[in-house]
Amino acid sequence: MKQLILSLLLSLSILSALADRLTYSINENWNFRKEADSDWQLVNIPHSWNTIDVQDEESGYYRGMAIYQRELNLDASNSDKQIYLYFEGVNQVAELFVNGHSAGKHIGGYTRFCFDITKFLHFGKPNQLEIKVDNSHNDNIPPYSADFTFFGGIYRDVYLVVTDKVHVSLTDHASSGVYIETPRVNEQQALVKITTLVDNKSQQSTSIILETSILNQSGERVWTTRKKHALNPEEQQEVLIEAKLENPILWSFENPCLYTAKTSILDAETEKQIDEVTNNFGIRYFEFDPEKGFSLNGKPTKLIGTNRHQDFKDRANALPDEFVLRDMRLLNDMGGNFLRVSHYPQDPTVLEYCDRNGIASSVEIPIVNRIAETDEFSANCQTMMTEMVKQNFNHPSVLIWAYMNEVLLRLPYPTSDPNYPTYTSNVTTLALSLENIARNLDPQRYTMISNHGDLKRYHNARLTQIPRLVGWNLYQGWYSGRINDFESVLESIHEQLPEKALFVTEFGPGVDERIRSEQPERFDFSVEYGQLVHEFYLKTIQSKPFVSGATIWNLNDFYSESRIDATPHVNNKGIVTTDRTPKDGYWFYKASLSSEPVIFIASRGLQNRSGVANKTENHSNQSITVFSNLPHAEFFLNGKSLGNQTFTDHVAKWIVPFADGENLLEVAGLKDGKTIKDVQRINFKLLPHSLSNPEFNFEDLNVSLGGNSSFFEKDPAIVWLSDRNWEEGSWGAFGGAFYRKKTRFGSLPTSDADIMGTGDDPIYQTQRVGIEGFRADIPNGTYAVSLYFAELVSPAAKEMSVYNLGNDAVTELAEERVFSIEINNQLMVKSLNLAADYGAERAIEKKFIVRAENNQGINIHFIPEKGEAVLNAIRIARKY
Ligand code: GCB
Ligand code: CA
Repeated sequence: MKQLILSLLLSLSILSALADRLTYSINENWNFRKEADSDWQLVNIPHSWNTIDVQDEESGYYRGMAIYQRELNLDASNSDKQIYLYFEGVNQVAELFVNGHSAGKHIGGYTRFCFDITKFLHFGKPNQLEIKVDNSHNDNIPPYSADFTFFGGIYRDVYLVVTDKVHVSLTDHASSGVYIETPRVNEQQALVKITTLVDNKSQQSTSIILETSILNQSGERVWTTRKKHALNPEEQQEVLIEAKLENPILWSFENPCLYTAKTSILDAETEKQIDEVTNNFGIRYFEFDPEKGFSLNGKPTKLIGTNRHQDFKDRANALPDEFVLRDMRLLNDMGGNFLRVSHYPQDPTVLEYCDRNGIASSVEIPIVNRIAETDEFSANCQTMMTEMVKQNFNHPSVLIWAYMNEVLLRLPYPTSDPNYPTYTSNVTTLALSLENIARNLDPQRYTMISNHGDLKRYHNARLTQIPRLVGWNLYQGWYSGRINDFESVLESIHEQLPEKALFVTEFGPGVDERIRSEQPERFDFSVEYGQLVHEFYLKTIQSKPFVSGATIWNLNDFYSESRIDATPHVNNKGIVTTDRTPKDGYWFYKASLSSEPVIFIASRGLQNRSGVANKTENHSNQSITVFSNLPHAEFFLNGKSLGNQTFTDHVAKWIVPFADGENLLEVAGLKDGKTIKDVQRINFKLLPHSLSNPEFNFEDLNVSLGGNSSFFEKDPAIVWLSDRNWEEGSWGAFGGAFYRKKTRFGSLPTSDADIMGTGDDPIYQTQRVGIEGFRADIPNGTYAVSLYFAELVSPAAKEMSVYNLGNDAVTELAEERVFSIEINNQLMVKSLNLAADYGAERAIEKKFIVRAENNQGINIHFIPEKGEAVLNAIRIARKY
């Protein structure tokens, strides 16, 4: 173990500051192995063992036990200290051993915990730390199930805390030991109640002075109190003080003013300081009104922001603080004023940022989809609730404690089953117990439960009555119905529950930035369909005063093992990607919400585009969207004006005649007399109507069949044009129809299969079924013709995704499908049987070298022998 340098550092820093408490990370140099492995690996924390296996094509990821080990050296000068290990988050069960002794066990992957390890330590000698971490599924630990991935590991910071024997407690559910409440607040005066837990960990009785000061934002002391306390050996004392602050500066969105409570413990005899902690807090009052919505300090404000999941591309959930902060800045820069910290408490950095930047928030414990009807499950939920409230108690940004997300979505019994009423009554009992914990610990804040659209179900289980505020996760126009049903659903909820303040805790479409469509439709994952959803929802949310707020699902795309969308295992409802690249949705919200001037030409990622000219022109007309909060702007293509437009709800569109080669797009508008503009360079590959046009140098043609979407393959920047029928002198397919995925309520435009052997699943997830041929009237020459196939109708019944709320897939019987392929009258493949030859849902490319002669182009025929022929995509590339 390379720990010499490390132990030196530790000893030095401890020696240099004997008086106060010391807190520093011990993230570095842990030895790690999965339980069954024999080799150790040197890792740093934050760490997860699921960075790779959640991204691969194999379903599942390692859920089991792993071990972390490290040495800890504390020199002899620490022998009169108390030593703690403080964990910000370990998923999901952690047991700590110090020199072979069990020093504590924590259940739950999202709350913090702190163990006193003093009595197991040897000072002046190396100590062995070992942490056994287990992320196996456990019925008794929430979340029971959920649409996200349960990465294992010590994935947040670990700190060592060294204190005097007498100190502000660290072990009341890993809280700060100081609880600050502001139960009575107005502009003239605020009552501040501060409860402090003081621990005497020594065997001696002692006397201390507890000094509490309140500092204003400039660090000036505005209030202070000092009192002597006698402490018995091993005693914990709770001290309550009350302060009245005159003319407080309130914490608000515009001015998130923070006060600091400074708590010092002094030795009563020597008056030497032995411990000191600071806790920030804010002074504010707020209300959720069922009719008028939300107000902060009496000022009505619509809360709009996002949800957030904590994972990131290639890193699983193991993010350094800087990554967390970047997420928060994305939300803030967008103009969001609310974060739903879903579905679980997150890194402390999140709420610290919210406090400092005037972003309000709700935090919740991870009870998702369903509960387990066991005492152990309930007890774990109750502990998590207590931990969440105590650990986050002082954040002025937190307005809501939440605890149950769509808990009647995945029912263990059908509603007609005799066990169903018992189940719902167990849910009610659990909800009541959690509600009580929250209200007892913190009478000031609101409580919330989030439900999916089935109001009756939740109402009958009293989940619309128990919490002070009800959240709704609404997906009209995504999982079911039409986009504008959202409005009537909101109104009907409000009508049925007129006494209850309402929050839209989730809404959002799946969007894959690689997919574009001129005929957008539900579940095509196109940018265009997503935009329709976002525009309608935002407008509706803003126009209804009774909607106190709404949070987009989600800030970021996130991993969800069991989900198969356009990128398998990723939920793509984020407005930024898993690596935090903003999608168009992000810019739309920024233009709509930010007070900074915004003008933005959409679809920044698509520098390489392609399109087809119509018969008479040598350009391709494509619609370009601009998001802005300016009143109007002028658009230019290669310096030439395409006219002025007014923005409607922050969006305007110009039809841009793209020519082959580089196209310079510019848009400019005025804000307070200053020009604000945006520029985008696009490399355009124009296909003329006639590919054999002598002025045109045909290189290649790429078509994704079976759908109205085009697909932008990132590497090597290929645009797969959408399917079309053959036109005389041009190109296209003939015969058959687009594949549609059957569901109980109709059908969807793409397959929900994870296609093996490709990262560009959407190319294969659509298909022309019953295709008779494909023809390209291209110049004489030699070509590589690639045909792409994947059998989409799989015999294996799939586990029905829970999240296709209303989209319940219907198991399709495997069809026998055998066909032959002829190109230019030559038989190329005899009796192809995709399922039998390769298996279903596997990407197959067949490349043929073909000559086009006598101006006949390329002519492909599919000859069915059994069932219908299919084709998923085609590429024709010139060789000579
Ligand atoms: C929901 C869930 C959330 C899912 C989301 C979705 O209602 O609360 O966990 O990820 O829908 O994308 O389906
Ligand atoms: Ca952290």
